[in-house]
Amino acid sequence: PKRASVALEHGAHRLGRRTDAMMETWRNYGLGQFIHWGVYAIPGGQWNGKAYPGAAEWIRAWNEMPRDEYDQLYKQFNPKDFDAKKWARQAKEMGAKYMLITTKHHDGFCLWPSKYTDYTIENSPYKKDIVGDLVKAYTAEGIDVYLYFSIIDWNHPGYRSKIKSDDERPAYEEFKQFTRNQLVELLDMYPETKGLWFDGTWDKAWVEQAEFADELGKELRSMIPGLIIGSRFRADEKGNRHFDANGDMMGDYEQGWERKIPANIDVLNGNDWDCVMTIPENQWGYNSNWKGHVKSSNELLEMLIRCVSMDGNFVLNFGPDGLGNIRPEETERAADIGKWMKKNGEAIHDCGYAGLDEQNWGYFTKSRTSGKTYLLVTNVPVTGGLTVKVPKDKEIAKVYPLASPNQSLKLEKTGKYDYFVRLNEKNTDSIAVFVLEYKGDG
Ligand code: JFZ
Repeated sequence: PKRASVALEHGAHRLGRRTDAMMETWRNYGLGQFIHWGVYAIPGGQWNGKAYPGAAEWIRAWNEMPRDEYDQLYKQFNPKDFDAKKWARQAKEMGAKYMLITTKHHDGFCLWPSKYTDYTIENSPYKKDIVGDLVKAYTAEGIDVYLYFSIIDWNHPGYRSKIKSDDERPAYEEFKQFTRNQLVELLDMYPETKGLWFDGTWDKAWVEQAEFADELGKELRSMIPGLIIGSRFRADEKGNRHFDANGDMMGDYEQGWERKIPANIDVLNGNDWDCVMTIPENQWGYNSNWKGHVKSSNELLEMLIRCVSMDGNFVLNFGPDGLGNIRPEETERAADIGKWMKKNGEAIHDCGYAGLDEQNWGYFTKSRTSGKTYLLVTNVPVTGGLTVKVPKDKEIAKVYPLASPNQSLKLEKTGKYDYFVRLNEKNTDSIAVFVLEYKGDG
């Protein structure tokens, strides 16, 4: 492959995908759970009877929200209903294989008892270590835990988005050390951590820290072998984010797919990626009043399938309330997804791109372990059948419902590489999955 040739010390340190076992585990998750939880769950997007028009976890940035009042909210944070095991069981039932928890969002409030600031859970009435409980409960359910960490920290005196003059440098240096100390502390305290999901890294002040961030990344990676860090952590020394001056991705997977899904696999250039998705519009933290379009379980399932069909992971966000309850709308979707996953999860977990031309009835996935190809039908055609175009060296042996291997569908050839796979009956209330086997396989 041709490569631009900007000499960089802090650009990508690897070309192409990671091939180690930990990264293969990551690639095979398919479905993950994101949890945004912090003191912003108390106002829940509302203040003094007014609704904040932005994302609930950003409410501190609103003119209507007096900052000193927000900064006192932790004194009321007492989620007496919080039960880490209950959340972990629900995630497991949904079919999630990994979980991301906001250890610290932009407001700076720490869900773990950090010794580097007083603004932590330890000084709330709740006191107990929420990150620790979640790490334990999810790990016990066999769900891998990843720590979300915001570089933006509105609570730290040294933090700023821009360094306006040299006078500000000492304060920012202190903030950098604080950031490093907290990250080292997190990996020390929770060695089960599989990776870090960074956020709030777009500020000019942070973008200018290419060398510091690169060194810090190396230090963190040395603490946990196989640690996974996405492309939203550090910039190169020319200020490029995600992709360095040569166009090479920095980090282990592309982390820019935020509430959006690539149009096709080609735009990904072979990189690993995850899509993080909210159920309502742009709301990550708890908002007591969801407005606008709220995605249905089937919409979310289709998104999950689309991501996996293009070799990505789909991470669904939950925003628990101030008492520690997962809201009914989220519980309902988790249950619906779980019900479908229980029957069809074989077409999601350990699966990725199938190498077939997309068809308008739905999506293909392919198991990286068994090599089986799956047809996931999201739009049942009025024609009564599914069109399939196979690669030139392939011939279909049979296609059958995932649940009924003995009920092969009728195959009709319509071209040298084209088939019409006749469906027996219409299935419109859930996404049907079929298995395709090629001649000469298995
Ligand atoms: C960030 C946060 O500001 C937000 O509160 C939430 O935590 C989300 C997961 O991450 O928001 C972003 C960050 C990046 C993009 C969009 C929203 N982006 O790259 O398009």
